[in-house]
Amino acid sequence: MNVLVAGAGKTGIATANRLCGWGEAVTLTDSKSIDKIDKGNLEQLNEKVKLEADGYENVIGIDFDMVVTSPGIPWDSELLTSFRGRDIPVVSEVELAFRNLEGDWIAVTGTNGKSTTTLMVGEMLKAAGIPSVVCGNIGNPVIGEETLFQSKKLVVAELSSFQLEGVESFAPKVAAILNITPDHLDRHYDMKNYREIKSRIFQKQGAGDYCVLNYDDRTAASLADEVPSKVFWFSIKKSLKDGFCIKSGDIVLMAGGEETRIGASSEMKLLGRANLENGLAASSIAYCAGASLDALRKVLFSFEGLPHRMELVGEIDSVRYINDSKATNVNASIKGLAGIDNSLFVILGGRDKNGDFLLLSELIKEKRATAILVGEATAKIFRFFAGYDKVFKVGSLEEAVEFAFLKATPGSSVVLSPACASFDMFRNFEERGEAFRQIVANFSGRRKGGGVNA
Ligand code: UMA
Repeated sequence: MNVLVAGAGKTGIATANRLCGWGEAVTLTDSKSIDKIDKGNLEQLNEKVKLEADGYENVIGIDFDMVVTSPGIPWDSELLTSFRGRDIPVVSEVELAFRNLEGDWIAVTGTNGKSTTTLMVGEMLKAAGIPSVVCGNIGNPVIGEETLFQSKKLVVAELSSFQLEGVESFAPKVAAILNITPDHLDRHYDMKNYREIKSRIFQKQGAGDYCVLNYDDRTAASLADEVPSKVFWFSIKKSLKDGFCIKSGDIVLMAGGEETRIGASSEMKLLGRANLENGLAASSIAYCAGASLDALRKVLFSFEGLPHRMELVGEIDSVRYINDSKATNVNASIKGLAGIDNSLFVILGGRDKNGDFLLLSELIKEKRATAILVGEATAKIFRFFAGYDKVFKVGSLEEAVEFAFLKATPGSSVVLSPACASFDMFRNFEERGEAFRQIVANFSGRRKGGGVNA
């Protein structure tokens, strides 16, 4: 076969190499010139692959047998539409991997919480002795996972809407949609389209498969009627008849009205209500995949989570400093903050992603929390706090931490919860979170009056 791989990032390189290994003739194209393509990725490219960089002129008219695309390339880009217009099949890397792997799949999508949930599922399966590989949007493309192609294993894939856009026959044994709130609408245009793309995770499932849905998320729950497999619910708000939920502070599994206690939700190491949801989602998914309740329990109460997601990075004078730099949209911030009931300082701002800060500002006001605004979106966010007495503007992340450090009293929480992208001041959300961690560490030896603790 003569195959075109689009995009020379992690996905494209792994796809090109895999196809080359299968003996296909592979061309890899990228809009960027060679010197601008990530060198680390390029160094790994099989030398048999023909690279056509700096635009698509040399590939766009060619009659390839198939095009495999990377998540970052819009589905309606000129490149992909030109091939589809000539009836040349275009699929995503995930679809290609699905067609060529023997093992079953668990697939997790949602606007927020995907990575934490996927990782937890992987740990639960490990604890249950079920061989599996965690991959996908979390950072390592499925197609690049050598061990999956060597012997049959369960694929535990985090999938983004970008990846689901290009699936056709994809049918995981267990699918999960954690939540659907506005994000990536620059690419998907509207919520109707975004919802439909997310639903592709279950569209080709069979009656014996499972689809895990969040009862508390209106849009995700509204998909239940369209699911061709068995719906398995979880909820942190409602006491369910079937599924994982919370009763009197305990995480319980309900089956036909019968209750099995898993443990106290307060025993989870992960912080915040969003993480409680992630914990219930992971339990539901791993349970549907056959993991024992003991395995679920072991991981639920020991899992410490991922960096930059409601991560406790320091405690100074009984004030907790929490890094939620990954909260790059308003809904992620709301979820993180919702579970914190003590005195709260929120550091928010960055590059606006066309966010509507109304609900977030209302939550902050309702909690009588202090909002510390930083970054490019300050003026816009400030307007949502008109008349509120506990909103302050600062010039840098360091000043924001210092402000909170000076004002916070024992028992308070200081949360970096930007609700914005990081690109105004940092390379990515990881760098922003690391900066926060470092600033907090620098403050840990200081006294409020100045000086350093002996
Ligand atoms: N490119 C083009 N034309 C375009 C757009 C991009 O040629 O129109 C080229 C770029 O020049 C670049 C390459 O494509 O050389 C990059 O491809 P890519 O953007 O698909 O990135 P990958 O390195 O393959 O990483 C992708 C995911 N990236 C995106 O979805 C944007 C990674 O998710 C994922 O971890 C990886 O595959 C493995 O599956 C990142 C992400 O930001 C973390 N995901 C979004 C999110 O989580 O919100 C969806």
